[in-house]
Amino acid sequence: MASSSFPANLIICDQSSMSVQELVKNPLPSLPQRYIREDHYQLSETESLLIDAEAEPIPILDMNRFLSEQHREGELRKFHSACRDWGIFQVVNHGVSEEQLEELRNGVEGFFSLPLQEKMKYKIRPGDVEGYGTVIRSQDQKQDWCDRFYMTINPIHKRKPYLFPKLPSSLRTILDLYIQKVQNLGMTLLSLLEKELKMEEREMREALEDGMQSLRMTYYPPCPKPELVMGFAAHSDSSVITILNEVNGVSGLEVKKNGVWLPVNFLPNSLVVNVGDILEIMSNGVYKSAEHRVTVNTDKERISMALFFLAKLEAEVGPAKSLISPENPPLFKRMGMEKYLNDYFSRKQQGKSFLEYMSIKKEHVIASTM
Ligand SMILES: O=C(O)CCC(=O)C(=O)O
Ligand SMILES: [Fe+2]
Repeated sequence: MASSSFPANLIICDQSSMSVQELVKNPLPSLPQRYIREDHYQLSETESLLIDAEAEPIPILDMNRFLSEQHREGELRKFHSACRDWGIFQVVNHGVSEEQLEELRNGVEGFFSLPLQEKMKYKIRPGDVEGYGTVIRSQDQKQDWCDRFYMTINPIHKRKPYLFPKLPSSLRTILDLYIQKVQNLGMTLLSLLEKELKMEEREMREALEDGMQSLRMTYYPPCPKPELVMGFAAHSDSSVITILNEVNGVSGLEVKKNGVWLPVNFLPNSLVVNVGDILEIMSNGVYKSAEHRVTVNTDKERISMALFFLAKLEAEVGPAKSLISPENPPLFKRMGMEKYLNDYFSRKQQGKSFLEYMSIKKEHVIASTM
């Protein structure tokens, strides 16, 4: 997406408020207001709803099983129900080796431990959302307790010359390899889903092949009062799917299931896949995007990396045509990918509110009450 087409409401946080990592370097008598959630009491209440994730661990898919005659069918059924009932699952045997994950961890930790002036070389530029720093969508929006680096990675010609190509070379080399492997994993999962959904051959892959992909590295510093802040407020991703890596093995991700926040405990070296809003739309509501958030803790920093699979800029976001019939009318609006992203960035992110905006039912309700 061309940076010039981003909506004007986006505000880039200035240097003094862009790095939480810098903020926590000195003792904090109290937390700055911009991080304190008014709904923190509510958060503590929901916290009490947290049930032990061991009682209901998120589904685990083994990519090797898709290759085995004997296990393939069972694994496909598990995959289908994971996307329908959870919107999130873990993947093992995903193709990224332990050594590569370790190398990536070193590279990303190295990046976040660079002095601020070094990281500022990648800072978000006016009118854009890519780079190091924080973009908020309105002045009254509370900030998350994290530092981010976000960039487009695909198509290659959309990479900003001052971001990916200018990363420290050790990080760039391992990131390149990681991206290739995760791209393979993502496209394999999406082609399996296309079949599961009984979509027309290649309908999904055509919208996605060499489509937009972006990557976000997030650094969550420890917080003296973690109950007052959110590492990453509740949201669903605007993607088709997102592949998440808990880079330094520190937990904090939570997913909402049946109104209850559940901790997501990553198995060591696994990757977590999220269903994003576009997949909920494409599948006409068969699959559900995962509402998720990140909490922080008092003593451990957390680092994650998310790779977002979006559609091609020329593609349309809407329920797959092959799934729509008079008995199964479209539940969501249809729009070009570019407008979809623009509308997404123009609106406050609150849970799954963007998907509600995309929903046709809701529009009808509003129209009929006016
Ligand atoms: O840090 C995480 O585990 C989640 C990050 C996330 O939800 C995102 O980047 O959209
Ligand atoms: Fe997310």
